[in-house]
Amino acid sequence: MNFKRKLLIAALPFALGLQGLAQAATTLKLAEVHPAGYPTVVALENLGKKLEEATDGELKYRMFSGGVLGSEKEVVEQLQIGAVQMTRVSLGTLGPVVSDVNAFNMPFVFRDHEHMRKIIDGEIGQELLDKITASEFNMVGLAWMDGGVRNLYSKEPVRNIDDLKGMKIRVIGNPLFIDTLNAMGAQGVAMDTAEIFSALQTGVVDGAENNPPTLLEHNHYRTAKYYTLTGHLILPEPIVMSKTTWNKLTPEQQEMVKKFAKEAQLEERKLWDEKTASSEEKLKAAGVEFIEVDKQPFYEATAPVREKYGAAYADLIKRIEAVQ
Ligand code: BDP
Repeated sequence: MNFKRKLLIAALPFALGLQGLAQAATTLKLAEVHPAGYPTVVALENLGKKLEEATDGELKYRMFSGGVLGSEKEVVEQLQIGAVQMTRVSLGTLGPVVSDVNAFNMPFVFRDHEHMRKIIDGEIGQELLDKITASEFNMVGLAWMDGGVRNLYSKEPVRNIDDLKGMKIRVIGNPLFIDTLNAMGAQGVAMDTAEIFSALQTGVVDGAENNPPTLLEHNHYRTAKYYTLTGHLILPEPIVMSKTTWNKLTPEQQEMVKKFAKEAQLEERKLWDEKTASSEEKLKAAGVEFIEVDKQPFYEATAPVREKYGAAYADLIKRIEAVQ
C-alpha cells in the first residue's frame, strides 16, 4: 500500500467523525395536503415542536402543508424511499398500498363516528398500525388522526339514492371507493385532492364526498351547494413515518416519536370537533343545503362491496362490530 493511500485510510475515521457531527441534527420533513391551521396540520406541527424541544434540537422539523410536496399518493411514495419523513394521510390513500387497512375503508363498517374512535383508540387500531409497520412498504404506523364522517356533495341535490344515478362523483384513488360509488348508482371517478376544485367547476365531476372541514377549506362548496348526509365512510387517518428515518433514530428518540404521536391523536380530536362545528356553520351561512337522507338504501346498495372486500377480513370485521 502506498503512503498516500495509508494516510487516507488513517484520516478516514476523522473525516467520518466530522461528517457525523455535521449530520447530528436530523430535519424531518412533514407533509400535509391540508392548509395551515387545519386540525391535522396543527397537531402534526405540535408533534414536531415537541420533538425539537425534547431532543434539544437533535431532531428538527419542517412542515410542508397545502400539498406543496405533492398529492397524498406522491407523498406516500416519497415516504417509502425516505424523501419525506413523516405525514398524516387518509387511510383511503394507503389502501391500495397496504391492502390490510382496507378493512377500515369499507362503507358503513363503523356504526358511527364514536364507534370509529373507540376502534382506533383500542387494540384493533393498534393492530392496523402494526400492519402498516410490518408491511413491505418501509413505513411505521404511529397513531391515528380523525377524518370525521364523509358525506356526498354535489352541484344538483341528492335527496334519495335515485338522484345519484349516473352522477360522476370524485373519490380518493382506491378501487374500493370506485366500487362503493358505483354500487350506489353513481360513477366513481378517482383523482387527487388538488384537482377536485376545478373538476367541479368545469363539470368533469358532478360532485365529491368528504367531511365538512374539507368541503369548506378546499373551497368545493363554492360549486357544490348540496351536502347529503350519507355518512358512508368514516376514515381514520394514520400518522406514518418513513422506516428509513425511523431506523436512524436512537431508541429514546423512537419512544418520543411514539409518545408525541399518541398525544397528537388526542389533540387533533379536540381540534377536529371544533373545526367540524365551525365548518358546518360557515357552510350553512354560505348557502350550502344540508340534506338529511335515509341511509338505509345506501347501506343496502353497498352490501356487495362489503362482501367483496370484507371476505378477507371476516374475523376482524366481527371484532369491529362487537365493540360497543
Ligand atoms: C380529506 C382527508 C385527506 C384526503 C382528502 C381527499 O383528510 O387526507 O386526501 O380528504 O378526499 O378528508 O382527497
